[in-house]
Amino acid sequence: LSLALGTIASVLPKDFKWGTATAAFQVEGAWNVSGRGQCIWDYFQSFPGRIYMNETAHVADDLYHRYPQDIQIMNTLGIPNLRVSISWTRILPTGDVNNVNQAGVDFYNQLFDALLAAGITPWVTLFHWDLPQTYNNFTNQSTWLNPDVANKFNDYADFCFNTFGNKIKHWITMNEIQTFTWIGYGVGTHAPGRCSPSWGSWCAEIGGGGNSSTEPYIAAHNALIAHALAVQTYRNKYQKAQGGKIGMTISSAYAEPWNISEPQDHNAVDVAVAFQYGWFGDPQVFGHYPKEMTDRITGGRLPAFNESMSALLKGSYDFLGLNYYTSSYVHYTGVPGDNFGNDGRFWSSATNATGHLIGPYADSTWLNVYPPGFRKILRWIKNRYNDPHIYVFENGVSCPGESQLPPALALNDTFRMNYVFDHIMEMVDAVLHDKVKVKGYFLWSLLDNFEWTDGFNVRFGITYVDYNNNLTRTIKDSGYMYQNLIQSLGETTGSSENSIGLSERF
Ligand code: PNW
Repeated sequence: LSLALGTIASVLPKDFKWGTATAAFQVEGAWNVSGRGQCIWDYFQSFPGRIYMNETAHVADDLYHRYPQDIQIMNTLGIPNLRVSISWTRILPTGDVNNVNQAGVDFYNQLFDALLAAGITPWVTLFHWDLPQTYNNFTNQSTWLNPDVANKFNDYADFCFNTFGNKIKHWITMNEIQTFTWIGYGVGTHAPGRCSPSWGSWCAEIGGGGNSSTEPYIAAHNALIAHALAVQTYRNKYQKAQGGKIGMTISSAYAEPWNISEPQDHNAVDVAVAFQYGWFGDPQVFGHYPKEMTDRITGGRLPAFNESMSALLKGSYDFLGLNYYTSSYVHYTGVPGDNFGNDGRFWSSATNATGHLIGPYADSTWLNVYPPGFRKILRWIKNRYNDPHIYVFENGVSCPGESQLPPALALNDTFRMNYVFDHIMEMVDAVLHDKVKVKGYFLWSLLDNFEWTDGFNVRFGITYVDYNNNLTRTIKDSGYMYQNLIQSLGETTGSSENSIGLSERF
């Protein structure tokens, strides 16, 4: 194996970026410390029944106070890049740039300085779902349904480029628009908690109502416009002087036909991926939504970009981002697309027509392990978008039953080790055989953290956080495996000693 890794190392680009990823709301805590304003997740999580055991992210991993220790973990493992997000309301408590919280700005300056001093490059996501609560007025013109929020986001992005751009050279405007719009405005189980009455009674109580068949598309449309405006701002005012790069990251499952001998099910695969990656990839590359979507989303429910916005979106990326976790089987139904969930005229399932499971379940209900889907989605992106530079900004897994284990046993996370290793090998195949230009890989996540509706009950970390014992951090076996992989495959070419270390583990 060590020999194989040595060969593989020469396949990846010399400047390949290895990292881990985090998000502000999930790790920082310090929710009401030093002038931080409230975001829609602070509000959402205060409703009983919305989060597992009614847990909150008030403290989370307390990274706000403990980041020096977490940087130490990165250093111990030799991980050279960290993806973090900025909490909009920590620096702009009401969202508005005329109301700056200097303590929040100071925090991020200290965090970035400490990372850089440790030789770790910070990559920054501007929006990882924690929208200012001031933009939530519980109407159909609220939050991302309001086109003006795109302008507010652009102002916030401008402020961040101006304030941190001398230190930050990689910007990610948005994390997974599909996830926060589909679940936040369709299913209603993420903030701001909007959905049709038939989807959940809580949506009237929390979000003020909703319409699951229209609002995800409207919210996503405005978020795409926000992205385009922010990229324009960066390019016009900062990029030349600061020399950084900007893009977005998109979550997408891959798909396989439910019935292998049914041509319509093969076609449904392409439609399913176009409805996920294509929803946000096509506007950035081509300036409009995928034909697969415009053909199927009937009744004027999918907004269209006007000419100037289309022109602004087209080419609004220096790289394309991918968050890949899982895949499913898809089956063509032919049901006309006028109900939420039927727009693609397919349904998806973890099992196929013969009852075969696509891959083992993780600890998250939506996550089945399917490494081949990783190579296939990378190839799909390369082919559809004319061979762009791609960064994998998230890939990772929750281990079945992990939260029920005593800490000492949870550290032996073989399930995660296999997941990470298998996925990295699929990525290497995509680079070696399919010539996909993958430029970096960020493992989700550095730490166990607040896993949204699952609270602390689902763990994605390569570092264990003991929520019953002062948030003590302990590196899991997967962390040491990742250390060995990076040393063998990574920027610092692995010594034979490191490679032997890895082969001993397998
Ligand atoms: C991501 N899917 O969300 C988020 O970016 C993270 O904040 C989160 O902690 C992580 O995944 C683990 O859940 C996703 O259905 C949610 O394919 C759903 C999917 C993918 C990513």
